[in-house]
Amino acid sequence: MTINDIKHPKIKAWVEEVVKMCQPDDVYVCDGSQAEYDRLMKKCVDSGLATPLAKKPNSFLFRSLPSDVARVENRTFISSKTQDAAGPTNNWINPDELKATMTGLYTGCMKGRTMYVIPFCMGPVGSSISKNGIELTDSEYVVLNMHIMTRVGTKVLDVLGTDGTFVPCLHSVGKPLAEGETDGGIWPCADIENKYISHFPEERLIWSYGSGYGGNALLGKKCFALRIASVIARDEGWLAEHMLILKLTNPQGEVKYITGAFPSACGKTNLAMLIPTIPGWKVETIGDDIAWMKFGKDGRLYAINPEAGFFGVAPGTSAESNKNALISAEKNTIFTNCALTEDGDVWWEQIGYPAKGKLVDWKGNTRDALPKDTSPKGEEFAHPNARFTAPAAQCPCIAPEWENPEGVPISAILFGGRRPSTVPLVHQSRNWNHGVFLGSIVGSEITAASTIDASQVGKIRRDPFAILPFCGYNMGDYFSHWIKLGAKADQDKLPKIFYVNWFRKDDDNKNLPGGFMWPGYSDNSRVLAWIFDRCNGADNAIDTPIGFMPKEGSINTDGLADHYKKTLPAITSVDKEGWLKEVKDVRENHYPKFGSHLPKELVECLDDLEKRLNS
Ligand code: GTP
Ligand code: SPV
Ligand code: MN
Repeated sequence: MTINDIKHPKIKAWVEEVVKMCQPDDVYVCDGSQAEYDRLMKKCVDSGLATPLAKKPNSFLFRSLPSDVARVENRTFISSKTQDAAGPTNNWINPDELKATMTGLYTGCMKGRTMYVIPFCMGPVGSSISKNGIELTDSEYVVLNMHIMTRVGTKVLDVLGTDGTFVPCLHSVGKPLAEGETDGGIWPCADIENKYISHFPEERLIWSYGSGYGGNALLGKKCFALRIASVIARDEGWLAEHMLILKLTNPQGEVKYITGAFPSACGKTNLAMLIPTIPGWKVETIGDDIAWMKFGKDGRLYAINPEAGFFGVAPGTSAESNKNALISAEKNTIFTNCALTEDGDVWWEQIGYPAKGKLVDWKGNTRDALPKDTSPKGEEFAHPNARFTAPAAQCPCIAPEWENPEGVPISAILFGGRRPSTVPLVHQSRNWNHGVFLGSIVGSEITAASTIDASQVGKIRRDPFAILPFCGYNMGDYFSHWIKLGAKADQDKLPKIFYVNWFRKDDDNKNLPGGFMWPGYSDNSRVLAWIFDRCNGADNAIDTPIGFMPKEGSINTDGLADHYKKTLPAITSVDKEGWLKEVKDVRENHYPKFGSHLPKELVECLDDLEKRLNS
């Protein structure tokens, strides 16, 4: 298809304008077909960017440059008209200034390349809850990933007709080619100071330049479905969240749907695909990263997964930790920055078995595999933020209703993060506002998914609602939005809110792998079961200063290893000293950032928590 086949005058005009600015050699409008995917993948293989994997049908490995391995939060901008609208936690540049700078960079930036027009839909095509976008990109890798992560093609242009609403998403790797020059098999991107991941919330517009990786480049994901969608959601009265969605069935066959917000690389994909260790329980997947939630006519909160694939963290994924993810990525999958084995398979740290012979690491160096499945920090064979891009439909535990345009009714919302101390295994909020309070104080160790600076990894930072890097407006106003929606709703129909922590540590206890006091993964089903029963009003909790916590014996420990039975009391009790420190830190360092935008309800919750801890 060519530009002239586009029947939507606004799209056509915008595409023509971008062509003038970026000056690609060709323009190609994507139809979303398998033939198109195969053709573009062949182009990547022929140019040396992709390696076909002999061991995995129709699957390919890409290696990025070491400077382009994750999102770049310090190069991500919310360019609203005023800095106050972007708030204290977002980078801001005046939109006129940012557009001038980026126009300079965009001018001629696609020389020597094809510009692809990707019509895509977030959510099932044609659903009233779905939203359309058009991404213009000069990266074949982006087109291929968008094919898996979103619904792409002519069908989206058909739905848009001549005047449908779309979010314009402009992307360039920022590496024009001179006459006759090629990438020579090297991942194209720009230097860090020229990378810009920019959002213009009032215009619902995205401009991304200089990176080809993940959330920087697949603009339907974090840029659209979270940063821009959060602004649309605020204006329209719904929620766009960095949350997994799972379906939990108890041994009696009763079903509940649960969403969970955990910061990047903190366990959403794993929880969404969990295989329970406790008999009779079942988890199925609706989504692993993003939830759009709206109130239904019945007053309940319904969630859809706007994505069509998983862009999952590879390291740590094993048959033991997440078998369903491994099966999802057995075929038709794109791997990025994983290691390559001699027999044409991928390998990564904690895949569950040591590699044999030689490995090509994520930097392209051939090295002898280690006899054990452990690599010293900094010498990993796969980058810690190596990813697989796999179609959601290939997940063995995908719920049949995962594409239901109505969404699924949510009973519980979880917040969590990597907290080595203080925060217990699970506690429940007293009410909606207290739940919003818990979401607002979420903190976590920084992971390799959120920074390209390895020295930052492991430091604790507040990441309210796990959406700190993905909120398109003032986080203080975001808290108010949650409070307002709760106040308007029928209180009995609101989801219950829980704070979980799989990551408490005791590094001195040699029995504990990784020092973790809780086994995590499949054993998290024990906590999900407690939450399920809580939602049914079970008498399984005690009232504590921080909220409702499991009554002794109410967490199923059948089959749990003895050393975890021993650590359980410590992680299911209130660490009063730790929480008092937490209160002080929130009061002195966290909440003051939001100034007059901080809702008073949250300060009341903080005061109440302090009072209860001291009484
Ligand atoms: P994003 O895609 O970046 O948003 O990440 P995510 O939240 O989906 O995280 P994911 O499930 O991919 O997990 C990231 C890392 O955390 C992997 O290396 C997992 O092995 C590890 N992990 C997940 N769940 C648990 C758990 O319950 N306990 C422990 N100790 N580690 C976990
Ligand atoms: C995250 O960092 O939360 C991700 C990966 O899900 S990315 O798409 O790169 O943002
Ligand atoms: Mn994520």
